[in-house]
Amino acid sequence: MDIVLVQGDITEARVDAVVNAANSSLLGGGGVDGAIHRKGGPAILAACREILATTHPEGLPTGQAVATVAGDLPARWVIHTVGPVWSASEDLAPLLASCYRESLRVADALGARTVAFPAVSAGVYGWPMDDAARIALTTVRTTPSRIAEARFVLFDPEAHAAFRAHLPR
Ligand code: AR6
Repeated sequence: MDIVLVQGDITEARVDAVVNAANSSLLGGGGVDGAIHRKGGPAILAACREILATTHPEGLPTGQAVATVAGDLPARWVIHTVGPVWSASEDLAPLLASCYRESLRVADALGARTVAFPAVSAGVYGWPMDDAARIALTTVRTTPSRIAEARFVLFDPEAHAAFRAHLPR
């Protein structure tokens, strides 16, 4: 699997699937989630409501992932995952790693070959960027899948630099 880092807006990524840093309600929010729903349009929200009405009536648990259509985005699918809220007292790294592993599993099941990831939990959920980057890259590198390209789309230069620092040269 090729691992690619770019700085930019994940809603513009021309990939098979984009990963959304959602919350368990799947009904939208700020950050990446807000941007994906705004640009993708109502088809994504309708698909999320369907998931809530059927397979996940209590919401999507932290660390899990589900796929929907991508509406007006260039991607074919959105994979919604719920990162943990950063905690200084509890080690929630396994849950953050699970977001990446489960997203790759869902992407594989869809037949996606290229997947774009944001820095899950590193915004509103407060995870320190350097640690979020380490967990993201370690997990994606060590998870077996048929994905050809995992692209990390980082919003600002600081996030991009943090990921770059954890990429083996
Ligand atoms: N493209 C790429 N990265 C982005 C974009 C974008 N368009 N917009 C923001 N980021 P966050 P979280 C970066 O807050 O921490 C929402 O309200 C951002 O700078 O989107 O997992 C949900 O509904 C940061 O580095 O996700 C949840 O309630 C990273 O993406 C909650 O926020 C993740 O920031 C989830 O919080």
